[in-house]
Amino acid sequence: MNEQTKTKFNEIRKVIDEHLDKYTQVKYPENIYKAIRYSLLAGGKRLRPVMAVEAALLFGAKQEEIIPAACAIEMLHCQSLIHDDLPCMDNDDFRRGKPSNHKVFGEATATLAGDALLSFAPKIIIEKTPKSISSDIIILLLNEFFTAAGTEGIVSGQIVDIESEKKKISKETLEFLYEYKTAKLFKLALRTGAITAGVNSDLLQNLTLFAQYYGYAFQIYDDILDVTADIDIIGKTPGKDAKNEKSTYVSMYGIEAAKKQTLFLCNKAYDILKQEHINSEILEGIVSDIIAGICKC
Ligand code: GRG
Repeated sequence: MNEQTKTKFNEIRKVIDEHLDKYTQVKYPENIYKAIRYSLLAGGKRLRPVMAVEAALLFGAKQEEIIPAACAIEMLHCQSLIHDDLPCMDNDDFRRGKPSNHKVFGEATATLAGDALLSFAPKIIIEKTPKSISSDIIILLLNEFFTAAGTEGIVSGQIVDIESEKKKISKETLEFLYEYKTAKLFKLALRTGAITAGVNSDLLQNLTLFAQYYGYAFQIYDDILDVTADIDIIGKTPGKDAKNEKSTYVSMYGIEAAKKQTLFLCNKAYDILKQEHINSEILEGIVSDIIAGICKC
């Protein structure tokens, strides 16, 4: 992403961070708010909320109309990271460059912090979205949110991920895993922005396809980094996939094929933008960041 796009991205990210802070002010019982804030304000890249804001702005909504839903998506993402790190799931001691939530607050509080974020998020959409967005749209946004959070989304991605450990899996299972574990939240982000702006169903379909290609590319790149990068870059323990005997594109087809596939998927994502005449520095920029990362590996 060039410097101008990075500045634009960071401006949106700052507004997201300010709202996440505002929405989660500490009150009694303090420890649950502290645990939530520890992970939520730990400096993630904020890709998903920025994508939601960008989609909303591209198609004519105002920034203040999308901020609550964008923050809700980051809360859902953060919940999934806290729970993913638990010993009963991926069991990682580090996240976003810091000790995982359960390492600091204990497993019970970390589990509750995730649960709290999951119920906090839709409440934010309902209570904080401005009245200029109709109740009909709010219901559509909630439907998108719950779809992505449940068995039609990341829960199914996570269970197939867990069940695939120490096993040979098919290409179709791997694709299911990537779609449900990762691409679903990128789809949620773009769809939430677009629905807030009232876009038509054809365009919504193509944005969903962009997020599908981007999500696959993002996850394969994440798997590549697990093998090639160190903790300073990825903020979590490297080499975890091999240690947990995970099936990934890298373990199944090797690094070179994984890089090639990532670049192929990035180009497919670009094609959607071109085909739909979507002129978005930010969407182009996040794809170009993956390409630049792959070229450095
Ligand atoms: C919703 C009830 C419920 C459960 C969630 C635990 C779980 C089920 C899902 C975990 C899914 C998961 C951890 C997918 C990995 C996706 C991924 C590559 C995350 C990293 O995203 P980045 O790099 O992270 O955007 P930052 O920290 O920058 O936000």
